[in-house]
Amino acid sequence: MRHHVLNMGEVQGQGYVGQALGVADMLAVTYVDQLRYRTDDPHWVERDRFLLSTGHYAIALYSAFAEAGIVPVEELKTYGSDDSRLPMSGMASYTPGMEISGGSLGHGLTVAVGMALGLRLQGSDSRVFNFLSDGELNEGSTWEAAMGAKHHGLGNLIAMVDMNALQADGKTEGIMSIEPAHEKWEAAGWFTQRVGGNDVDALLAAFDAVAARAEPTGTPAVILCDTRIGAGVPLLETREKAHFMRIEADEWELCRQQLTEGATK
Ligand SMILES: Cc1ncc(C[n+]2csc(CCOP(=O)(O)OP(=O)(O)O)c2C)c(N)n1
Ligand SMILES: [Mg+2]
Repeated sequence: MRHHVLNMGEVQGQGYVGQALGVADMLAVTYVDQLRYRTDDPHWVERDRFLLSTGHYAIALYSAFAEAGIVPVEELKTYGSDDSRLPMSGMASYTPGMEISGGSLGHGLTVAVGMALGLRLQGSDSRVFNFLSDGELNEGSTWEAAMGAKHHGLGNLIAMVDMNALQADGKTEGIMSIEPAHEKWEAAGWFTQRVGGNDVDALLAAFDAVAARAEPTGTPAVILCDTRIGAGVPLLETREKAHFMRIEADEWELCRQQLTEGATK
């Protein structure tokens, strides 16, 4: 998935590459271990729904779609180009598997709550996964949705937050602190865990704990995932201005080399 991200990023020479490398483990665990879907039928009624609230993370999700077989690997090279099914910001009407058009931040969880409620009313056992960012925890609508999910007893809703500590204009801590985030979600009535977002075993254990929790019905669950921007590519892990990275033409190959070296260690 990280190689796909670098290959797509190179098409544009820039982009949300750091975030996508950071959340590759979260998405891999979700798509391999958790999500119920059919590659050849994105609208299969019994699928679990994965809502990408952060539309700018589309590049990350496309890398998962490619590995899952939802989008052909060959198509990734059209990323962000005119007439591509893979626009730079996630668009439900363009891409198979993209459930919502995200990008207007702070809305994903509100949609997820409505969807989870609707599915329950229909008697469906599908689950709704909402992927959101730490920046979205600065938005009031997220907390209205969090309260709503608890109020309506949405045990079929799982939120995953990329706690990358970064926003467009700088570090989250400096923009508007969201800590103590764990306590805030717990106070909103959610089954809350905080794990290393680049630790696959910890992510798997967190999802297992969601399935095994004492209160399986009626309590929404959130997994706060502390991720490392650029994870897997040391050159990008330390880069300033990491929100929208400009990567020079001669750096992509170095990034790929570093990724390959790290993977074989
Ligand atoms: C409602 C809304 N306000 C502002 C923006 C502009 N914007 C785009 S990305 C971004 C950063 C938000 O923080 P986060 O999602 O944590 O960023 P990242 O970790 O990707 O840097 C902002 C403010 C937006 N897309 N939507
Ligand atoms: Mg962030």
